[in-house]
Amino acid sequence: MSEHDMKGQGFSTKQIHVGHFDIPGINPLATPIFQTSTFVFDDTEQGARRFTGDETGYIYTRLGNPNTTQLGEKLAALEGAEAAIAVGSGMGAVTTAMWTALRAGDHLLADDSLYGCTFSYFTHGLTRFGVEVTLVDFSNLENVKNNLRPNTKAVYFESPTNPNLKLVDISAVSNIVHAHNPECLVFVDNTFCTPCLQQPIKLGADVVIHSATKYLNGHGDVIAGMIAGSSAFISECNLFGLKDMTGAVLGPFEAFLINRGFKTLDIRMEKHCKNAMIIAEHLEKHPKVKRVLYPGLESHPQHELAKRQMQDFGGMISFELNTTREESAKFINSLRLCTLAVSLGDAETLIEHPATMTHSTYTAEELLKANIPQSLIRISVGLEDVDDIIADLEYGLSLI
Ligand code: LCS
Repeated sequence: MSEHDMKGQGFSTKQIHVGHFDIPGINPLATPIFQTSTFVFDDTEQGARRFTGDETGYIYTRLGNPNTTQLGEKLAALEGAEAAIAVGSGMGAVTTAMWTALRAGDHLLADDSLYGCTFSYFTHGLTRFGVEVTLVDFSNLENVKNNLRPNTKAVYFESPTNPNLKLVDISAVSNIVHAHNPECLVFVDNTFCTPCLQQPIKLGADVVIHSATKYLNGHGDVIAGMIAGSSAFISECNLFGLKDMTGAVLGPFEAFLINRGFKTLDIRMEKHCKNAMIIAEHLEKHPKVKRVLYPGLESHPQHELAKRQMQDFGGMISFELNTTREESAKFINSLRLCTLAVSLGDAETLIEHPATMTHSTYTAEELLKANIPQSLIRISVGLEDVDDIIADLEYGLSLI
């Protein structure tokens, strides 16, 4: 389908059709896997024109491949962005975007609750190369206002945050940052929501980051990342950040799998959200549960913002038990259906302990400052029958 045909069509239609790469004369329904490292030029002049950009066309898979192009077009259409690229991991997306946006002497202002490796890259990686980094709690907008500097070139946050499900007001932060400096880019990691539940660019942000390993692919069999934003920024990410700085390229086969996952994104998200709401309400009533963090609960301190900013509340829940660390571990170890593994957004329900796993890059003091309790347990609610997930959790709770 041409771009023109796609205008005005709905999310489900776009997630299935945008970016399909046809081969006239063969006309496959599914885009084939272009498993090639390089592309053949007709002659030296054509090769030269491709490198100068005077002629569009493929050169080498690190610079682009029909399978990754397809993903980029799809995500851009769903996020309401001008363009997007697919890269080799979520961390590849974070690093490619930051190496593109920042230079030595620049300042990065970020929220203090971040996926553990993003936190580590910002605080221990970028700082090695002369980038100043400040982490503050963005749920208090005064912290954003008070920490912007003349050299702040990038503002970065997740919403909801990993793992403590805090929300950041995307339009309020974008307004504050752009009033301070219209050139400063606002980056939102939209991994927990996907464009199905939240479109940060429509709310005023400049760039969206994804770990496509999670819900976008949805089947737990690929590591990938994506970046969506203006054509100018995405082109710079592609031709500099990705090509020259990170080389975090996504293979054609992985791109094919993510495109396959994309086709069912909205129906998967609907069930993740439905299951998560039932489980969050169930856990909240349980006498052995101290606190449940889920944006869909009225008890969530930012529930009103969640209703305003998100179309539904997502599949991630964190909670604390009214018990010792040993008993919490016993609870997790006793589960059978809920699988003890990091990652999220898969068909399987996954459970993990952030302080010793995904967020072990934070020191004990840093966890405390970022409001990530040692006792927090995180569940990525899967697509199983919700009664079976609850029965498994109940079994674990009955043992402690
Ligand atoms: N951004 C967020 C919000 C993430 O949760 C992750 C990975 C990344 C970026 C990095 O993506 P990756 O390179 O792994 O594709 N989060 C993980 C997690 O919570 N458990 O395992 C990985």
